[in-house]
Amino acid sequence: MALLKHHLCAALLLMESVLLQAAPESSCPAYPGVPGTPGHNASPGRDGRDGFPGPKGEKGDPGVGAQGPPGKIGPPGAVGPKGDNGNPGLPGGTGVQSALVTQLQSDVKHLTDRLNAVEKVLGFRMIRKVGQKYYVTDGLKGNFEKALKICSDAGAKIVLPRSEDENKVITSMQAALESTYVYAGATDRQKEGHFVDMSGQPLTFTNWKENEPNDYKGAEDCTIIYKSGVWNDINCDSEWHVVCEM
Ligand SMILES: [Ca+2]
Ligand SMILES: [Ca+2]
Repeated sequence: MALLKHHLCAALLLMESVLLQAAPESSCPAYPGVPGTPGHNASPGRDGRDGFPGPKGEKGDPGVGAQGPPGKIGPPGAVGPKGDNGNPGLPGGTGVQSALVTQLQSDVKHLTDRLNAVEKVLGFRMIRKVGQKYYVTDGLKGNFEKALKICSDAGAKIVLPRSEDENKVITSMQAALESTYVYAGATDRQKEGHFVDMSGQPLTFTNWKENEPNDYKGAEDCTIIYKSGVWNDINCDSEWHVVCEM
């Protein structure tokens, strides 16, 4: 019954609406109509409560964008702690460097000695080079002791040929000096008949004349070289040319 009443009311309202649209110029006052009855169970319900949070979504793709400019240099950090002491260095004077220094010192000494010798050689009037030695003379004469001193004062030794070649150089110097005899550094003062050099060493080369050394009258302990190159023992007091070697 109520439903039918509702339908009727709706139809009435519809008709009223049609009439009003068909006669808009009507001056008739509008019929307010009849307020409808609230529908049964038609009013909106109350808002429900918020639901529970859903599950976490998947991670999104990385964004796309140009890299920004570098930032400013940050302030200096605080001073760090002092470092440990370094390892001890290698001892000086070892290894290749030391060997090189030693070699250089040896070379320098050799060259210095050589230079000093050459300077002394150049002070003599006559010079002959024999291998690594120099035979030198100023053409002076003297007995054996003086001959030793002349050579010693010059930083040299009295000459003593050690080979045939060296002996020939002496004779060539004698020819230039017009010398008959030259003293050689060999004596038998220590032991008669046993000639040795000035260091007491046995002679490694001799060129004695036949029947020499004969120690004539028991007074011949020194040695001379004749201009022909042969040797003879003779007294040590006669004065003959002095040739030194260095
Ligand atoms: Ca003798
Ligand atoms: Ca003799």
